[in-house]
Amino acid sequence: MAKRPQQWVIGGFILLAILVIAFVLVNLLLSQGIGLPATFLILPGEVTLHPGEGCQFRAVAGDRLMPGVKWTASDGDIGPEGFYVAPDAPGDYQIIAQHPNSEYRTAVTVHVVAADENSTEQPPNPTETAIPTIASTVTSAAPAHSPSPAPTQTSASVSTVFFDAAGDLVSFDTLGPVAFAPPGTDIRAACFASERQLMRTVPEELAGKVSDWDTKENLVLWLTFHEPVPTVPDMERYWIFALDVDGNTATGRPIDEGKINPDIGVEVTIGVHSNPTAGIELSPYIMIWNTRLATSELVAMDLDARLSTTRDALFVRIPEKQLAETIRAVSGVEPNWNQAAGRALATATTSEGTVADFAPERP
Ligand SMILES: [Ca+2]
Ligand SMILES: [Ca+2]
Repeated sequence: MAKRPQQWVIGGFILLAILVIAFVLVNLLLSQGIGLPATFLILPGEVTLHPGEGCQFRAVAGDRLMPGVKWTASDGDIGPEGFYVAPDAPGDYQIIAQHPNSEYRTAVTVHVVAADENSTEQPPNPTETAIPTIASTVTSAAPAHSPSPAPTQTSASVSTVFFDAAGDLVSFDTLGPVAFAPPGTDIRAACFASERQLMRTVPEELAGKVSDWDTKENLVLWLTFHEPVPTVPDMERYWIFALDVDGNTATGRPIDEGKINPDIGVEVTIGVHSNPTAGIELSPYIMIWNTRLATSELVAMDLDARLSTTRDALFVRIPEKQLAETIRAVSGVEPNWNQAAGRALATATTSEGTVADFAPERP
């Protein structure tokens, strides 16, 4: 009987010792980077850059963006948000992401090569000369609210920019027609053909407005308006592009889950938010369909958005390689830009609700 309390004390000590040893071991393993979860990683993976070239890296844990990561690079400059600029000297460098709440650490290698070293990998593309023009290929758009002849769609050439009717806005909530169209909301044309095919080449008339953007390295999406975006701040607007990057309705955000995709399986949603009354001029963002979690998630990417000087055209620039790598990692889909389809949407929030224009029209 007298031995009992003693046994308890000894048992307690043994248990405590086991816990202490386990704690020390786990910390030792973590500090060595052993036990690093396979899901904490840097995207994009291994990349090749030219001296001075930039690349947006992001740290992902369990398919989600990991905020608060501490970024370091063995050479070159890396900002607190993971934007890296390659150094002048060619070589291999390490980008390291330090997990904010643990000892987890992950790294990728960047190859910096002299500007002319890998130019042979990208021969000029002869098809690039076939630049579509807006003016020469007017396709009449059916009035939006007349009975739709949708089942007898004619097969359009991929290079045909379609035109969206004027005054064809709807209520975003009810999809019923509305009588007015705030300027900068009524879409005239977009980077899609009438059968929703994505047009990779910016038409001649618009190309000069983004001549400083490298269209080989970037995906450039655009919209034109019947009435330009006002310079006087008036209301909140969104301009959105939904892309089915493999032209496969069975992959991506399921059809009909959103108003923009009654007929496309969307992997990428690119938006530009404008609310000058709240100090937001043009704020681009990108969401990628996360197949595992069945949701679209916001990702960090080096995006650019601009209006033309006449404010009747909007452009968004997305780094294509980074986009493709993110889609592969998050959506598990291989982009095929020749088969990609999509739809543009412009909205404006008025005192009577949110009005919207879809282009091409919803079926
Ligand atoms: Ca329109
Ligand atoms: Ca798809």
